[in-house]
Amino acid sequence: MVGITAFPFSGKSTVINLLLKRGNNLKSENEGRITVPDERIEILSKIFEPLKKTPAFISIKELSAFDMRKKVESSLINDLKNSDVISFVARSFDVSLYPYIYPDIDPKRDIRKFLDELIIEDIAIAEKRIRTGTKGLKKSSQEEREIEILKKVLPILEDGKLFRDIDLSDEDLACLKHYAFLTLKPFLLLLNIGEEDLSNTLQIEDDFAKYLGNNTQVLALSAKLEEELSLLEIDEAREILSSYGLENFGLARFIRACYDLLGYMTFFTVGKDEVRAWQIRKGSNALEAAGRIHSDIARGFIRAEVISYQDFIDSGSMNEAKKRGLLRLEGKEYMVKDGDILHVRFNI
Ligand SMILES: Nc1nc2c(ncn2[C@@H]2O[C@H](COP(=O)(O)OP(=O)(O)OP(=O)(O)O)[C@@H](O)[C@H]2O)c(=O)[nH]1
Ligand SMILES: [Mg+2]
Repeated sequence: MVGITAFPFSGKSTVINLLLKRGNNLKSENEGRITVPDERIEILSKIFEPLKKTPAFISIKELSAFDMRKKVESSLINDLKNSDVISFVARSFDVSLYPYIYPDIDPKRDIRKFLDELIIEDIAIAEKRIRTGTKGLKKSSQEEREIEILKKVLPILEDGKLFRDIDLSDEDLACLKHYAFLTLKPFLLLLNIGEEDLSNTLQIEDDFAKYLGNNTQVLALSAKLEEELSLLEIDEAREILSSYGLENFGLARFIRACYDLLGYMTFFTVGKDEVRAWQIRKGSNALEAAGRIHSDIARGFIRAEVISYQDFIDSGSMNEAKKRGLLRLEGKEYMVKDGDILHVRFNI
């Protein structure tokens, strides 16, 4: 889930409306699934004519505003802990008609203030763990290792450094994985810029990307303009967008940024009942892909029949693909590739 927050009056609700616009699956007013457009699933559906077509999706949730003027609600902190990606809408548009919580507009200041608050939360988690961990009781070597790492990290956090910018080995990071440290999570900045800045979108994104560094993505957009464009015919809207030198709407760029941050790729399952796109982390093997479909399928895994999307399309049918020897039988350790079509043979 991508959790989206912002300081008050930043245009967060306007951005959420854009992302959850028509056609997307709304769970509630401020939570929903964004369908990931993929022409491959359309083409596969034309071939298999399934009863059901299920594209991949990204879940997003509008969290409450992060209001620095009061104590930040613990429910908001919890929502952030439950997010796979933390997204922050920063106000960069300057319109005197809409007041802001600060007298001036300074998105870098706001991002820094927000991240500082997240660091404070992380410090609290680390301190608590060190405190309870050093009390009595015999500890497992795993616990000792965790506390050792946290003791090393704590003073660096206290210096104002983000967790993701601290140099830790992969083993150390794996050790801390279950803590949900906020500044270790992927971060997506949604910079809500004014129309006058739109033609500089790429330079602005570049500048903020340098500012943010590791494991982050930046998307600059004008929520207000895109809201207006959403009322127009698609061709006309595209034309206006391209007059600013932009090719894609915020929604498409948002999906790409999330895929990048989460390290996702897509594999497919096909058949008469359902053609479906599944997202999975890059570097996953066939067993993990099977588990993504159903835990029973992973448990009873025997073999996976695999063909790449392109090989299948070039062959025209599964039978022809078999004749050409393009349909392979793979074991659990097979590294799944983007676009693979999988059929898992299993036994339960
Ligand atoms: N000019 C301009 N105005 C915007 C833009 N985005 C939002 N607004 C306006 O700013 C005001 C606040 O927008 P919202 O989307 O309600 O902001 P919010 O962050 O959800 O605000 P709260 O829920 O009150 O914290 C509205 O009047 C919007 O029309 C923008 O990109 N440009
Ligand atoms: Mg709002």
